[in-house]
Amino acid sequence: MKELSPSSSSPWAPALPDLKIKYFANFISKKDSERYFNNFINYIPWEQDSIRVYGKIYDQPRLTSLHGINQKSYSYSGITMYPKKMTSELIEIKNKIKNVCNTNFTSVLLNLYRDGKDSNGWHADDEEELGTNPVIASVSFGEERFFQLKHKTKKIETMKFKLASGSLLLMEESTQHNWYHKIAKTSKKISPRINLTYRKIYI
Ligand SMILES: O=C(O)CCC(=O)C(=O)O
Repeated sequence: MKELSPSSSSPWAPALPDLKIKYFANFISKKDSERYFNNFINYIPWEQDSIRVYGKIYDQPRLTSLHGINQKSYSYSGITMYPKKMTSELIEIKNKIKNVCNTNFTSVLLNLYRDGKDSNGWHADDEEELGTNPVIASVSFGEERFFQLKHKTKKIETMKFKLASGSLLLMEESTQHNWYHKIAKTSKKISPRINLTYRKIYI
């Protein structure tokens, strides 16, 4: 696996086939990132859903919560999630993302990785509800974790880079149709991490 080092010039956009990502390392200040982290860990109604993997049912290895400005549900891995209202903090971040990406997101999926045993397996955000070439805006708070990327069909070395607290990762164009991504488990003793992925749900 190849480790990439995002350059300090913002945004960083690695040149790889079929991949359109932009990484803003310092999108949200340290002070605001701490404020958001504390707010989300305490006030988001976190749940642990069961998922189906190759026909077997497991507890999802992280906690989640879906929030939206409409009532549209979101289904993946055999789960259907129904949105709760976006809090003022979730709307604040959504409005800040509008400065760098002209997308009217309707929904945000929050993930809480409690420690290194929590993870998110290989997947692409390519569900029907998200339409063609979905724009996904991913904001991270708390512990840094490696974000891995693997091409769906081409023989390209798997890559990883760290997502810093307060960072924004934009994934655009055909990225979700061509690449998988993953947050792997780690045996290191680490603190919690919260990730928000803003999406536009159509159906
Ligand atoms: O935690 C992350 O950085 C990725 C989250 C993710 O892939 C997802 O919610 O679909």
